[in-house]
Amino acid sequence: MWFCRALTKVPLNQSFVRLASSGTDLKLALESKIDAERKKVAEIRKNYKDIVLSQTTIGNMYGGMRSVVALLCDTSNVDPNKGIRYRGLHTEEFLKQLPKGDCGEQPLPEGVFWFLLTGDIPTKEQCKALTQDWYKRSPLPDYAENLLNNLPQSLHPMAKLSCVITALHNDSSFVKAYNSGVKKTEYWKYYYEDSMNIIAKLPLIGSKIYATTFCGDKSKKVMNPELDWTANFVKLIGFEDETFTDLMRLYFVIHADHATGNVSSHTTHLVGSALSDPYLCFAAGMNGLAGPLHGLANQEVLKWLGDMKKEIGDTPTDDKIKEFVQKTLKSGQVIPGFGHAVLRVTDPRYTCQREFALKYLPDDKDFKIVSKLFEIVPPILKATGKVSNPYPNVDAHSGVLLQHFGLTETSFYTVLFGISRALGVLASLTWHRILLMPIERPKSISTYDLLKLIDKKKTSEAKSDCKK
Ligand code: CMX
Repeated sequence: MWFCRALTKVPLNQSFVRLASSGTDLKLALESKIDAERKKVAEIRKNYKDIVLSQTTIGNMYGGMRSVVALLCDTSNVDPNKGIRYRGLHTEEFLKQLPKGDCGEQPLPEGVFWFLLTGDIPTKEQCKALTQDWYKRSPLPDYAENLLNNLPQSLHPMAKLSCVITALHNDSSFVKAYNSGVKKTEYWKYYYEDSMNIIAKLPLIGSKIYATTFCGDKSKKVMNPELDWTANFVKLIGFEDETFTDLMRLYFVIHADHATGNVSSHTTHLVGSALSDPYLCFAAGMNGLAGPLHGLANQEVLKWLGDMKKEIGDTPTDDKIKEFVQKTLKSGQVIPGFGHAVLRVTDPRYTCQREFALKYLPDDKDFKIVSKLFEIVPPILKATGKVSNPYPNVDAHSGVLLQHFGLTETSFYTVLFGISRALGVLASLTWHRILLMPIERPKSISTYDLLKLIDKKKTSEAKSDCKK
């Protein structure tokens, strides 16, 4: 990255963090970064466009594009051996440095959004201003309330989330601006507005999905201006415990971003590259998050633990757990919550949840099973000889924490992941418009053409062997 440093004195996502300027308007704070970043990117595109980042092989194409570097993400990056970094800060660093809620020890999701968007750690005052801004944007239009009241109660909460976000496209400020002919360099302003409106409405949307699905409650709810974004959500779903509120802050902060290559983030970005508005982009991302190999794994973990307890009891021996793990593998299923496409160590997002559990629920029976799995599963997965990362990921832990505090409806868990993921993918999406990223269009190849190519390569190799 030598050329980047040469281009500007202070890159936005460098690893040392500046404190934010004193203003409390996030849009102005963001705007103040734009000229320098656009200039930097324009220079990179002009002068260094031929530098090779990585090559694509046939193995990459059939292997889900692992290790192909082809996407831009300034909000976060994933180090295989150290985990996620938000704007250059590792998990333990951003958990420590971001402003905390009024009760508890965990950072405010408001601060994460500010940080991901601007690269600056906000002050508590700036977080409070953002809470107020989101509060003003939070009310749901009647058509969204009606839609959620009338979707089948049995519809999966993630499908409900996707439906209502898609419907809110009706109010997109980007669509209006685009139709009125606004300039391309100004698109980001409307992406920002739509993104802020989505995030602001998520506590009401999430709680409405919870109420209609699990309680048959169709009443209209409103946010409380005295509470932060997370505390509002927790109250709206009927919980009072301050430790649980703190847990939800931790949850929303650590699930927010994981670079652009994962399915939910990449989908959001890809759909945005066609200039679909943030509602359509985020809904698409949520459809990807709803897959069992991605965000739905948090629901799958609890289902799997439930099946395990039914079969071997809720205080199982190590040997019984080993047998159950082996049985799962033999039946051709994955062990949910273990493995990762990029990480090669225990996910630090798992570790910080474990630390929370050790502090607040060390004697919880399910936590004890999760702790045993932490020891038992990796050697078994390693022994298969094919699993690239045998260690637990973020989803291996979250469910037992939620269960402990009484949030037992497992099909709701991926909605919580989605609410959090909005912070990262919408910050990134706004930046993609700021940086004028073009429509994404990688090239595809047919098996027929691939075979022709292989044949050609073999012939030329044979010819060069003959010459030798
Ligand atoms: N249990 C059993 N087998 C596993 C496994 C697991 N937890 N993780 C990987 N494998 C298997 C793969 O299915 C694959 O098998 P085949 O060659 O027979 O197809 C093989 O090991 C190699 O896969 P890999 O390179 O290790 O993993 P991938 O990058 O292909 O996939 C992931 C990554 C996360 C999809 C995979 O580890 C998995 O399915 N884990 C369980 C589901 C899960 O927890 N997902 C959540 C991930 C985090 C998130 O996005 O929220």
